[in-house]
Amino acid sequence: MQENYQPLMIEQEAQNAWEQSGVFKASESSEKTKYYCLSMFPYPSGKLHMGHVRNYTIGDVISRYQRMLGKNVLQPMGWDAFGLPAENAAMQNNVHPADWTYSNIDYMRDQLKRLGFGYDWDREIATCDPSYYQWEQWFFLKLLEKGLVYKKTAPVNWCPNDMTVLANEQVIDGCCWRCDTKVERKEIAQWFLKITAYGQELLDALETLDGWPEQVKTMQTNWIGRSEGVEMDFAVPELGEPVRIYTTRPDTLMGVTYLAVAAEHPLALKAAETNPDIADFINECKMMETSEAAMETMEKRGIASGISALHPITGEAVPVWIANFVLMGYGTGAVMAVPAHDQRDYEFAKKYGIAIKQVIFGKNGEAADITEQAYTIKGVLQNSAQFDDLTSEQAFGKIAGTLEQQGKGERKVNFRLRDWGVSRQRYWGAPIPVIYCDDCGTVPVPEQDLPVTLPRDVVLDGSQSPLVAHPTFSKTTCPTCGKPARRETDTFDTFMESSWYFARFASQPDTAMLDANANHWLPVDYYIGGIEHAILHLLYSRFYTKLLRDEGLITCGEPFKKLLTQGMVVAETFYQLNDHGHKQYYNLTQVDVECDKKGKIISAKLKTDGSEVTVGHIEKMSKSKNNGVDPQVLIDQYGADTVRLFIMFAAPPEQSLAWSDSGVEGAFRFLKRLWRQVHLHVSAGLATTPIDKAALTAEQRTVRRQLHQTIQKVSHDVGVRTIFNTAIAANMELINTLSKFSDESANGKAISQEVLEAIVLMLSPIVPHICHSLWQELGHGKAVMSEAWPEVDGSALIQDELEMMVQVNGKLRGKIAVPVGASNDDVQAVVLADGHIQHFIDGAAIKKVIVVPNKLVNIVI
Ligand code: OVK
Repeated sequence: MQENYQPLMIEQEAQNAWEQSGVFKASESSEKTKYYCLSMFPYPSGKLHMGHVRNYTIGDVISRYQRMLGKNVLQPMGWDAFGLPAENAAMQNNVHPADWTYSNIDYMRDQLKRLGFGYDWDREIATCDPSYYQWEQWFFLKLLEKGLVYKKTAPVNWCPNDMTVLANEQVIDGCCWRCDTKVERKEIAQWFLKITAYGQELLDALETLDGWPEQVKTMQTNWIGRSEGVEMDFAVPELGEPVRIYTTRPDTLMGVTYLAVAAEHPLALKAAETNPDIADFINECKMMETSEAAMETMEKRGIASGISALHPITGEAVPVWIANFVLMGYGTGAVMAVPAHDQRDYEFAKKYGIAIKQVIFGKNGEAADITEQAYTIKGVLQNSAQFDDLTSEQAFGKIAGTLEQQGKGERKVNFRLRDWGVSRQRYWGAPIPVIYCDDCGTVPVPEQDLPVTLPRDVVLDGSQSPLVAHPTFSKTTCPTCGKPARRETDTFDTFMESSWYFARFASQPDTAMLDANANHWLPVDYYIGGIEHAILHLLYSRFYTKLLRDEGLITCGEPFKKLLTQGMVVAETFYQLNDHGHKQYYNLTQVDVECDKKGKIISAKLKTDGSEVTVGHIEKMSKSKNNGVDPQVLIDQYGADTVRLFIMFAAPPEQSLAWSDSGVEGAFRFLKRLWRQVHLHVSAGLATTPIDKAALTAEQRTVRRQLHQTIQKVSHDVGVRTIFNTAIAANMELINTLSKFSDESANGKAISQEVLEAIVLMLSPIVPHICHSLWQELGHGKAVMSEAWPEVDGSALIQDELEMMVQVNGKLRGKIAVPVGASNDDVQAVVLADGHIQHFIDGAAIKKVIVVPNKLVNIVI
């Protein structure tokens, strides 16, 4: 055995052995129980980020642990390969998006292999490959047939200078990222998937997801946003058409003092015909961002339309305002405003001097103070004519009933969830497989003509979509009538690819989207990924699973049984002000730091020239700030196992992980120590006899007890809690104990061997390479990764002796082992007979012996 730990050599050896034996290839014909462990597949953005390393290490540890429990494990990997970054890179570096993507994939695949992740590479997928996206196109057409897909106009961000649609991330402070022109809102026809048809099921089924974090389920529940309310009409005699609104608080109806409608609402357009100020305001609204975040924080503004609506109960005239915070795409594009009982309505009414009428009072009829803010909780109605003295709950039914009777409204369940717009006016995506014919309308591409492949010869210059500009792509003939026709030039949102990749990993027939193997593996048993996907990706995947089920392609209705959302990797950052007064960031690989005794950084100097830099606060590792620690540098320096160990030791998976160079050093030192400990043991000769349990000394029993307590704890931490840092710590303590255990007897050696073997087995999911070597050095022919997880020897846990402290006249003089359950008299006898203690008594008269059971004996002399 090599005396020193040489990570680079042993890691290569272990990886070769895994590759040659093909152990990670998952087969459907195994007798064992299946276990499908999946980490969210990466965008091939260039190289691995530390966040990726964390994600994939967690997944790999779980996979390897489950394998040791005897499961038939599937752990695949692939590439979420379409998307905007490839187009951006193409423009910046003058390289084709496809070339950029595939070369990134090659580089990142090597990095993943270098980290020793046990993937079944035979199942690798790149979503930009036509063999993948053709099935997405095929499935889209199935949904079109079923009426689950439709086209309608929806707003996009439009740059009038570049004449192009911008993705949300290309809009910076309301302006185009390339030319800084003010971005406009433009309505264009786009494709939608009817996720709202599954709103109720998506909500109900959350209750069955026992293995999901509550936080994620709450986020999904809020996103779906089911509410019960009333939809009602406010007549507008001037227009002949009523304004329809929806409210979840019909109990406040008698407090309505105005209506607010969207800028695109027909009433607003009507008002604009005769009033140029209104027309201007509407135009301003068109320039606004409509993201939720923007809506939440923007200044709420409006203009009176000059038109009145009639209150459905009282018949009184209510002014209608046009407001920037009401959107046409949401609900009916109009809301009833009750400033006394809704904060946003309140602020708007105060700003524009609109009346505020209080109708909800406290449970005992007391008026709430609304001089500063709205009173938004439920209560008892007053100022509400025939509904006075009803509680909010009673009033809900009464008012709804009255409106229903009069044909002015009805109870309605509403969802906040909107249909999923899947059209993108971009090049690097899967083409949407439809054709437009002047005579036949919208015609699906016939199945035999799929895939509609993306042409390679495009010009990417940032102005208009390259597919629109392409000389031949959009020119085709109508499949129905044969006349010249146009192809759709929009491509799919990349969430389309990631909504079903987990199923394609499980089953990849050449001639179908999925086959029976999908049912063998699905649902995914453990899914690991970032919290940033808590809402959209997870919701779309759940929706897609139900679509696939209803199409008869799979049988399960939920894709992910258990979900782990990993925390962020954050870095201590450092900066210097550069010549332009901007902060130039550095990370821990670029500066030398000096710490005080508590480990707090007191100064930082650049490694290159020793100049002082300022210590920043902890922040997310980010490429733009150049404060990310490059995993490759660490792998080259320490090996993959050190990186894996550090990542798993530094924090529980769901918490954020603060980067620390000393932590990495510590992980490396521990592995060297583990190597040395096995080397010592092996050099002295491996154990040749099994443990003789009947002949153990007290010390031997103590060591074995700690060992089996550790196995018990680690099994619980890894298998039940999915927390690894405590499991690693327990193994570190065990090594400490072993380093102090220098028992060369046959039983002593056998126990050392037992302890080392268990440590190697328990650490092998986390640091698989070193454990692969050490297992061989410990005399095994079979690879450690194919061994079973160690079992607890219940008999070793039984404690037959315990240690008590012994004091003489209150001074601690020693410790002594006594049988568990011994009587006070027996304890006293053992203590007084002990030679070491007798030395302190030194023949003096014993006045009293006090025994505190299981703890302490005090001899008063
Ligand atoms: N392809 C999608 C994706 O998120 C997943 C699909 C299933 C939708 C984790 C950073 C980082 C920070 C600053 C600059 C650059 C990068 C993510 C995912 C998984 C894949 C960590 C990634 N910090 N990147 N692809 N990460 N942390 O490549 O949470 O972005 O679970 O890795 O991430 S991804």
